[in-house]
Order: sequence, then structure tokens, then C-alpha cells
Amino acid sequence: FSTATAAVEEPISPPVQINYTKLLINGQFVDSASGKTFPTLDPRTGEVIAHVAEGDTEDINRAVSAARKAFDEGPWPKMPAYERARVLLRFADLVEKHSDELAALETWDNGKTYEQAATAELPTFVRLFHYYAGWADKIHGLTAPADGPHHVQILHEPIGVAGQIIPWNFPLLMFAWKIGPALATGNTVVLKTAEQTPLTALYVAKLFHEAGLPPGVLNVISGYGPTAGAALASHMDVDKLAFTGSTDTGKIVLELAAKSNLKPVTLELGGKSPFIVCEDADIDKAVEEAHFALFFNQGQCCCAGSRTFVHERVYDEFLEKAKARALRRTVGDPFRKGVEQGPQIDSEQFDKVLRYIKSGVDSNATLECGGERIGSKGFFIQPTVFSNVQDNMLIAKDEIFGPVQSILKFKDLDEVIKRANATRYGLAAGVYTKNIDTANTLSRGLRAGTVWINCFDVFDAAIPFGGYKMSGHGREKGFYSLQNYLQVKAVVTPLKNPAW
Ligand code: TXE
Repeated sequence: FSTATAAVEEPISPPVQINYTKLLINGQFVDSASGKTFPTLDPRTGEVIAHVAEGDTEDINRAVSAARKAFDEGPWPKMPAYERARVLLRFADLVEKHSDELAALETWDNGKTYEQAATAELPTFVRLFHYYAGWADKIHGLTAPADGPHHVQILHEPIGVAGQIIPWNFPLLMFAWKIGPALATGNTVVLKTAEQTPLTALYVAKLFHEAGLPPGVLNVISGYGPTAGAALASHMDVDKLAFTGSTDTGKIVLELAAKSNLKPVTLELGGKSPFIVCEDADIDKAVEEAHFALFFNQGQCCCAGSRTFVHERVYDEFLEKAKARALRRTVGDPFRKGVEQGPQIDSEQFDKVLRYIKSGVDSNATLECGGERIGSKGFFIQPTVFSNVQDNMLIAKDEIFGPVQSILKFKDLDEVIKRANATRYGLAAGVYTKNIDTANTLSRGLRAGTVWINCFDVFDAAIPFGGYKMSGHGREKGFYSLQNYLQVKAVVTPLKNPAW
């Protein structure tokens, strides 16, 4: 293996065909109202994979009408919850059956390794639908003890038509996080995929209909953010919006929601998560985990451990090993076995990452390794490590979203808690220590939605995920996500015999 040549090898032909490129509205694949299409590109080469129907306002309107009709007229919200659960389970089985093709399509459209897609993301996707199918018939109401002679029932009802906007870094998993809880609770959905990765959502939406999903319950629109995305966020007949993406776009959709019909919004946004290596940590394990925390998925993770804080007593040893690990990272065609890192998603993200690397060099952080593109085709970047990173440098403040590890030195726990929290974000944090008191002090002190202790990126369907501060509003996954899709209705009836 050589990083200099890996990316210029002839790309492996993906073992999958592209069958679905139209919009999915009311159970049918249709062209966009304008007839326009847009290209989706192979990040390995920058070449066109397929032309996909480009949804815009009129298509969003059609999709919202279909979702509204499916909600108001049923059967979906009104059918026995167990029947809904069975559709989700049949769907999960179909996805499992088609896992190989779906993993290949995900790799082709996104650039993530086939191994990761096949062994981590597809099984996690299936598990998420099993998990939410399990919830479908367990949405209980409550009763409340009123002061007066009244019987009070509290019903949990589906909220209605959900608009969902997802990003490109985990196209299938973001689909699952959004669609699972929304459909389990009886809502109908219009989902807008990211323009970089429209293909797998169309494929699985087709499988959903094979599994018996009634038309109009799930509508999938491919298209751009400022057109299709904005139309969905500002639609007067959408009852709830869920968004995952950048903090800047999160602000835009929140404003669009407020200015239209005040639909409630959940936001899962950017991060600058600390990964704290204490002096008593098992250094070899911490090096490996910190490497994974940052480089996983080409560094394109909202919760990436992008500020590696290392205690001064173990700093030199950690740095030497972290650099050696980054130099060993295999970059190349993501379809090739053993490759750990594929290309970045597109030229925009590729340029952004290279700009941040330049900014790191310009601000006198020490470039330990990497820093260059690989090859002349596609969007491959060398695994890059900076040491001597200071808190005020841009590479320590902004979300880079690429394979760039920044290593910072700290002296004591109070100091590292303050510095780790001195960010506008609060999505996640990692802690490496063998001392339970240190682990407890850090996990209580860190202002982040998830704290992983002696592990990182553990994503179980039951574990809630979301951010403090400008990393977002609300939680996805687990029991918490159901509440995003439920209305609470109090029903009050006089009691004839208050003693009862
Ligand atoms: O994000 P956008 P981009 C971060 C990461 C990355 C940066 C920019 O730092 O480098 O964001 O990526 C839709 N109205 N994350 O430009 O724009 C868009 O079509 C409605 C973190 O790709 O936020 C896509 O479907 N929708 C993140 C989705 O928003 C709009 C994952 C995300 O795109 C819109 C991705 C508009 N005006 C990037 N403009 C995470 N939290 O995981 C765009 N969109």
C-alpha cells in the first residue's frame, strides 16, 4: 500500500445497479414537476453515477398533499399499532435481504468503505427498525390525578405530517433515525435527502412499499437545500420538522419553521467534541480509540472527537503513537478490502478540509503527518495529524469534518473541563481513564449530549443522541425520539361519583 498511488488505481466496478432515480410520491416513482434532473457523483472519481429527478417547491407540495391525505384518511395512523409494527419488521427483513446491494450503493454514492457500510451500517439500520417496531404498540397514555371530580386521560397521538431533512454523511442511518420513530408512532413523512447522496433512500423506500406500507405514508424527494429543503421547512401543512446538518442551515430551517406555521423543530447539528486522554489511561487503547473517534467515516461525523486533549505526562508517548497510527491508515478505493479510508464526499468538502489544514499550518500548529490530497482524481486526503494545537486556532474551534486530528496538551482536570466546554458546540465527548472518580468528574463536568468513557461512537438504538448548545435541539434514537413525533392530548370528563 502507498498513499501516493492508492487513489489513482482504476476504480473497482460497484456490484450494484441503479434502478431508482425518480421522486417517490404517493407510492409512485415520478419525474419532477419541472422535468429537471441533477447528477450524483462518485467521490472516488468525481464522475457522474446517475442523473436523479430534482425536486422543488411543486414536488414538495405534491408530496405533502399525499402525506396529508394518508394521515387524515388513514389507514396508517388509525390501524392497529401491531399492524404498523409488522410493516416495519417486514421492511427490516427486506433490507437485510438486500444488504449487499444497499451497502454497495451507499459506498458508491458516499465514498465510505464497503466494509463499514456492510458490517456496521446495514446491521444498525435493521436493528433500528426492529427497535422502533417494538415501540409501535407500546405507546401508552396516562391518567392524571385532578383536584376536582374529573377523570383525566392523557392521550399520546401522532403529530401528523413530518418533514425530515437529512445529510450525506450517513444516508441510510439518518433515514433510519428519522423514519423509524416517525412511522412507529403513526405519522406520515416527506423526507428530503441530501443532494450528494440520493440513491439509497429511494431504494429502501421501494422496499418499504413492498413490505406493505400504504401509499403516501413515506414520500422521498431528492433535491437541493435552498429549493426543496426550504419549501419543506416553510410548508404550512407540515406539522413537525426534523433536521440534521450544519449549524448554519439549522438556523435557517428554524427560522423558516417559525415564519411559516411555527412547526416544532428538532435539530441535530455540528460538533467539536473533545476526546480526553488522562495520565492513567491505557495509552495504546486510547491512541486507537482517539484515532477511530476522529478518522471514522473520513472524519465526516458530527460527533467526531476532533479535539484530542492529552495529559502532559503522557503527551509525547501518545503523540508518537497517534502519528504512527495515522501513517499506517490505509486510504484507497472504498470497495477494496482492508481499506480504512475512502474519499471525502465532494469537491466542496474536500476544499474545505484542505483550507483548514492550511490554516493549521499558517497558525503554527505542528503538522506531524499528512496534509496533502492523494492522487489527482476524486476527493482523497491524507490522514493528517497536528500537534501543539492551541484553543484559539481555527482548527481547534471550527468543525473541519475531515481526516484531521488536532492534539492539545492539558495539565489538570479542572483546566481540561473548562477548555473542553469552551466551545459553541456540545454534541459528544470521549474520556480515557482507569480511575472511576476521574471518569465521574469528567462525565458530570462536560456539557455534551453523550459522554463515552473508554469507548467512542457506540450507537445503540436505545441510546438517545443529540446536542447541548449549538449542536441542536432534542434527542434522536431511544425512547426520547418518540416524543418528537407525538402530540399530548388531555381529555377531561366529570366524574359522577367522585369517591370512585
Ligand atoms: O450541510 P447542510 P452541508 C456540517 C459539516 C459540513 C457542513 C456543510 O461541518 O462540512 O455542515 O455541509 C439541506 N433549507 N455537517 O453543506 O447545508 C441540504 O440539502 C433547507 C454536519 O452538506 O446543512 C441537506 O439535505 N434545507 C452534519 C442538509 O440540509 C437545506 C452532516 C444538510 O446540508 C438548506 C452534514 C436550506 N436553506 C454536514 N440548505 C451533521 N450534523 O452530521 C441546505 N439544506
